[in-house]
Amino acid sequence: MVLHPEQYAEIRKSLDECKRPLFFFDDDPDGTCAFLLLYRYKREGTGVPVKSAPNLTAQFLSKVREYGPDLILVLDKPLIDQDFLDGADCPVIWIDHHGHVKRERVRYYNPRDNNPNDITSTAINAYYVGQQKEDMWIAMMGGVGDWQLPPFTKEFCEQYPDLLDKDVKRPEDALFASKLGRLIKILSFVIKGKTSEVIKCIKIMTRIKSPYEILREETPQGKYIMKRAKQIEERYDELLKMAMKKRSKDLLLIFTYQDDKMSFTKEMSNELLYKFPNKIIVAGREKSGELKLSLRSRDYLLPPLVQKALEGLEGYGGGHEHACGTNVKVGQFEQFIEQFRTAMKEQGKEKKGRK
Ligand SMILES: [Mn+2]
Repeated sequence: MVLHPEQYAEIRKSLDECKRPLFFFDDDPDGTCAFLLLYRYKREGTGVPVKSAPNLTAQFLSKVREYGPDLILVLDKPLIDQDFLDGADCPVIWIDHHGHVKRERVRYYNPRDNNPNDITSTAINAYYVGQQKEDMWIAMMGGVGDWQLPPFTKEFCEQYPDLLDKDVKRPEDALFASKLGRLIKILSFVIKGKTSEVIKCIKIMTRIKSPYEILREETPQGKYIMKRAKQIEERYDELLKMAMKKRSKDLLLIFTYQDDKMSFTKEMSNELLYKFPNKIIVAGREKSGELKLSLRSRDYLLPPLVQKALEGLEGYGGGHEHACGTNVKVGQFEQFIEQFRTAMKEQGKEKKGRK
């Protein structure tokens, strides 16, 4: 366990005692699985996937008024605007694992507050709240989807040896070279695109009993999820193929595409880095004159490179050491890459100097 046992008990008690919980969750596998786990425990309430922006804004208060909850749970969102918390007229529980944020009028649970190095994913923590063994596969999807092997991985492998080999040591191998990884990919596809479709698929996921319903298409519900995922996967595979053709001797692998609706850059950049671990991956989606980029590198520290690359340009970005997101104007992309290369060279020299 990674939050304190009392913390899990507190959250569980609030869930047990409420009647109309309203869940807001990040629309990635970790956030979605955290919702699924708590909803499947409570069997009550409703869920709202929160797209794109990292913060839950006061705009979402309309959802609160519409539903009239007696408890709000916010899952895997890095930020909540204080306005939202001030405007919500019921208790709010927030479970997250991004950097600590100070807010009032919220019960905040973040493993980093107990141990600064503990980044345990929200789905893993949600699993410890409900502790429903039959839902372990959902917690695994969430954790591995966030590049973490949960503490109960061994138990999972014993129960589902065909989904994940017990000798897998790296989350990326679980993600890209196992049936569990296949399942995570399916989930990540069905939570993309049209909101009404996304909500339909999540609703179905609240009722699916086993991973084989989906993987082996054993029930109409499982079949539906698979069919929807395959539709979206077609587009993904087409883009990935195009991106792989861009590979050259260049250390940078740059790929951009145009799409108003669906973003694949996160998944693409992860998969490209897995296939080509020595490259720096820049995957971008063009939308309304801007490029939304996902950058990945195993060896380089990306935030300082991105910062230097953005100098003098209109753009913003940030993220983790080896995984970053950035927005730049389409017309400035060339200059961004040029400045990025310069910064790369400098960092490369520093690296050699240190050896
Ligand atoms: Mn997460």
